[in-house]
Amino acid sequence: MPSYDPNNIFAKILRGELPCYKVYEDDKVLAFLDIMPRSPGHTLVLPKAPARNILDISADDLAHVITAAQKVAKAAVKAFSADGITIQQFNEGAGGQVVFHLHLHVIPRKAGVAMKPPASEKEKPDVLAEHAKKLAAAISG
Ligand code: DGP
Repeated sequence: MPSYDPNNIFAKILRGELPCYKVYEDDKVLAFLDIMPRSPGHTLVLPKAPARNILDISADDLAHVITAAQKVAKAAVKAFSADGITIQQFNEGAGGQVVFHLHLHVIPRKAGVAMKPPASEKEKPDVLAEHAKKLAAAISG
């Protein structure tokens, strides 16, 4: 497998070199909105550790990521009145991965509403800012 590239776009977000719509952060994990959401509130949950995907992350860091994803999922049910949550995670190009820093997609779902295709449309900044605020408030409250 290829090794971790510290210049991937999510590594730059983690270092604060690029902005994001932050939803949650602790010492091990950062969660922010996908800028091309498949549904309102679509969030990406990342380890701060430099892992390419599930094939090279430590079990401990992976446990922190899934625990944070659960926090985001529960907050999405509250903040977006979601009827369900889809979790996705891709590994290597052949597995559908595009950005090579491990991330879980937490996608709030409404009954009977299909997800948009992956990375199909950039959401407006004011909408993303409002959704991040709602999710962050649901996590801390
Ligand atoms: P994948 O590696 O297949 O899980 O897809 C990467 C996802 O990351 C895709 O849903 C679009 C999203 N994305 C790509 N570039 C950016 C970015 O600069 N910021 C954010 N927040 N999301 C991004």
